[in-house]
Amino acid sequence: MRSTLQFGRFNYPWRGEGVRPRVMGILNVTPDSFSDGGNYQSLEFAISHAEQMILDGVDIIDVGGESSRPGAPPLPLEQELQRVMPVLYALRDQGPAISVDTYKPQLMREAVIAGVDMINDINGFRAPGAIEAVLDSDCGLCIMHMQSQPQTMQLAPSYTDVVAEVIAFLRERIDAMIAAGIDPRRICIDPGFGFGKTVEHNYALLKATGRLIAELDMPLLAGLSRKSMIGAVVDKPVERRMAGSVGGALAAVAQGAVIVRVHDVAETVDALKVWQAAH
Ligand code: 9MG
Repeated sequence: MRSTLQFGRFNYPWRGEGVRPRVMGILNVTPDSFSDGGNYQSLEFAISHAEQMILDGVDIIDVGGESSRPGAPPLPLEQELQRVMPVLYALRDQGPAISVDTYKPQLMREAVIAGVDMINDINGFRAPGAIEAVLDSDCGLCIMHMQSQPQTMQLAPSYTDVVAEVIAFLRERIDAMIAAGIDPRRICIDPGFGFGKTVEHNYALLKATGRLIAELDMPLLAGLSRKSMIGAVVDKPVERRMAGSVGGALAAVAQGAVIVRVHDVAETVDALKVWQAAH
């Protein structure tokens, strides 16, 4: 039975004895990032943000150059390369695992050459050439579910049975990747909170975390940090959603998620330490 996620230089148990939930810190190198306000667009700021995350106990740093917030326009490849690649090279040997958040096969190839440990694809490796770009590497691969595209995904999300449809999508992508020759131990799944989903869809998926893991037999990454599903419950603007986000991360971990993708690394690390001490 598979029970470790093997990605780049790292190896995480995700079920059974010795499981420790991991924190993936979000490093947006985007001028229009919805919650960083563009503070980390320069290399210098990106590096100092990453250094703080390392001090705070981050396990994985997820570097992204293109905003995926609802309505965000696509970014040309050249600009994404210019934003992201210097950060990947600068962070590669700082300790934590390095992930790159991209759906573009050309960027995936460059990131593999730079030695990243994980490719986080909000598009589930559906772009032509995406699977081929990562096939001969040992990077971890996060397959996320998204209905529609960032520009239009929140206009009218619609499902008959959101949990069954997300499971079916992820199963199809897992099968396609394994059929192409990807080692299943490299794969983790992500329901894609906020990507073409209403608040109700998001909570139906959060409650089904254990079912997704069991039915797909894969480790699960959950990204809820500061999203509208948190805002809808706490009734607070994005800059005041930290505690609600930590609550969401704990809810996911309590149901078996092995990685939580967060803005607030220090607070999430502390909360998970206490949660773990209670087990
Ligand atoms: C890039 N990005 C934004 N939100 C995300 C989420 O929930 N999961 C993953 N894997 N990536 C995300």
